[in-house]
Amino acid sequence: MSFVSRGFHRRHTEPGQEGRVPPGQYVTTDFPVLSAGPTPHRPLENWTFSITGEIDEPLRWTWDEFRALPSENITKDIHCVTKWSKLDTRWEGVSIDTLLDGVETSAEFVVAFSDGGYTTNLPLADLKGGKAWVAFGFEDEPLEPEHGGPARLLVPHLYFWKSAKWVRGLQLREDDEPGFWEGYGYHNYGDPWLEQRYAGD
Ligand SMILES: Nc1nc2c(c(=O)[nH]1)N[C@H]1C(S)=C(S)[C@@H](COP(=O)(O)O)O[C@H]1N2
Ligand SMILES: [Mo]
Repeated sequence: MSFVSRGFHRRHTEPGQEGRVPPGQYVTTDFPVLSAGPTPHRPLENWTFSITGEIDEPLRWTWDEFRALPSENITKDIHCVTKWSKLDTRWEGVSIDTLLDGVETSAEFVVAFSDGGYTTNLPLADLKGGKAWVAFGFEDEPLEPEHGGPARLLVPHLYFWKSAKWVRGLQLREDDEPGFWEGYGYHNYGDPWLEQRYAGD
């Protein structure tokens, strides 16, 4: 007989979660929505994904072209700077490696840009090597608009604000330009394991 109360919102680490929850984070089974503005609703006929900036010929895919690219199933833990982590989230998306295949660039930085004007900056190296995707599916369903559908960036090794919802493209840059939250004092890099929440952390 167990006297552990079910449904109690525990904030300690459960067995099997050791080493998976970064410092200062708690595990949730919810999927909170965090958006700085209204949810854009872009018809798929008008959706494109572009790679611009330091590239000889900019690249652009329509929705149908993008969905014809090879996609991957991804299972990852995600970590929000507001302290929730969600374990084993399942996504479907196109690897940034696939999008950058054959691209030559002198860029070391990227600004991801989205419908609604949101931006976030990352080192290009953090988008390569199987670490980042443009995700269009979540838990076997099309990604919901509130969570960034039709497609969002997924960069699970960094705090989740780097995973730009409603992403429309990547600007390749030689210099590092702060994005939306980075310009309001969030950490420039955002490693959850180092608790890089705010500038100066
Ligand atoms: N376009 C856009 N992307 C965004 C945001 C936003 O406001 N606009 N918020 C970021 C933040 S702070 C977080 S924590 C996650 C939240 O994603 P979710 O709403 O799917 O949980 O999206 C990130 N991507
Ligand atoms: Mo966030």
